Amino acid sequence: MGGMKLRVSPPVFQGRLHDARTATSIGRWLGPAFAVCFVTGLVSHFMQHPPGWADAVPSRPVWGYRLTQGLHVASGIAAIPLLLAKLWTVYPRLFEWPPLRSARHALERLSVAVLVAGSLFELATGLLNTAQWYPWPFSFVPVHYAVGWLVVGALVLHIAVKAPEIRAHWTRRSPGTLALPTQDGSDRRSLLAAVGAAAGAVTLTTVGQSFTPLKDFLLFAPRHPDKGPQSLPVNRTAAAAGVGRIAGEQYRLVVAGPRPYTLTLDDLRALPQHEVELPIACVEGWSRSARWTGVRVVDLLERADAPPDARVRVVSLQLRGGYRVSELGRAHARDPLTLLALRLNGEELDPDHGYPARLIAPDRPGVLQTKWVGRLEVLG
Ligand SMILES: Nc1nc2c(c(=O)[nH]1)N[C@H]1C(S)=C(S)[C@@H](COP(=O)(O)O)O[C@H]1N2
Ligand SMILES: [Mo]
Repeated sequence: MGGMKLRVSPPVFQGRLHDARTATSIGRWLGPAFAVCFVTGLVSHFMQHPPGWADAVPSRPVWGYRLTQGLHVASGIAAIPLLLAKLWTVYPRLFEWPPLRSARHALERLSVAVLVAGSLFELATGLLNTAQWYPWPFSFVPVHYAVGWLVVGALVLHIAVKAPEIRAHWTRRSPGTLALPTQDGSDRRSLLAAVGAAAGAVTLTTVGQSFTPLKDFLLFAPRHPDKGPQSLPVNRTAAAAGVGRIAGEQYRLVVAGPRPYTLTLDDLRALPQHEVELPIACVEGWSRSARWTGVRVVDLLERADAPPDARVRVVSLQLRGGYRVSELGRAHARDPLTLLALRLNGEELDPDHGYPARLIAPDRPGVLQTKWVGRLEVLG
């Protein structure tokens, strides 16, 4: 018995499913998913917070935001199984010995730690946001945006560090040059097929939230595009927004501009009515097209003598909450499709859809399609 030593050694992983080639194969899908997610996230950010130099956010194509936001949510959801598979493939590296070989190695590992933590954070908060569930103390939008940059920075660094291995993967020619047993090849193929199937399945069962032809496949999606009053989903009801049921007879629209005026609901109904087919494309991951009828905002602006390049502030009768005010840039304010809508799919607006009047404009995030509009302010 004497002399027996207890030796703790890190686990040994020999399976090829944990090797660089498998990690690279999954990365080949994960990288593009992250790229699409990041770029479409930037589009969404800049449409909601246009920088000073981009005075006119374009208002066409009408389905632009619906497409980019749909891609944002779809690529983020597809990235979840891909990231989990990737982490499973590389987790033996956690037991690497010695853990830190040099300053360079330490920095590399630190960047991977940032990448993993940031990616998990982005995908988790994004997914919960589609369910409108915010179990954290910070505000979602600015933090999700900032961490997005962090992840992209760490990802670029990671790809640069791993460039030799990625290159080796891509320059590998025919299977004949592989010094790997065939058994191993089919294992890897099975894993990749399973991962691909998982990513495909989660996409197929959620993408119908914004890509309506696939709405019959919705399984995990928090919202169905047909469910809601007048067959349109509702994010914040009139009760939740604290506006309750607005009495039509008491309603007034104030247009504040060089020549200000006030209209009753009957005045609005007596103005030329226009019909447009436009989607609500919600940042929380659903979108739905509908037929809207109402007064062109540009007509209301002209009556107020607004300058042709004026921006417009749209103010809700809702008193509190993040989305009670939005701004129309020059292109959106002048677009003939931008309406102060009174009707939806042929009926008077439901209170939850913004009765008596709501904004509807082309190529615009849902959060900016202000409901219960009481005031339009012409800005310089
Ligand atoms: N005043 C006001 N307008 C609002 C909101 C709100 O909370 N308050 N929610 C916005 C959001 S997030 C979306 S996606 C759309 C949803 O419109 P719907 O509920 O009529 O379908 O309205 C937008 N307009
Ligand atoms: Mo939304």
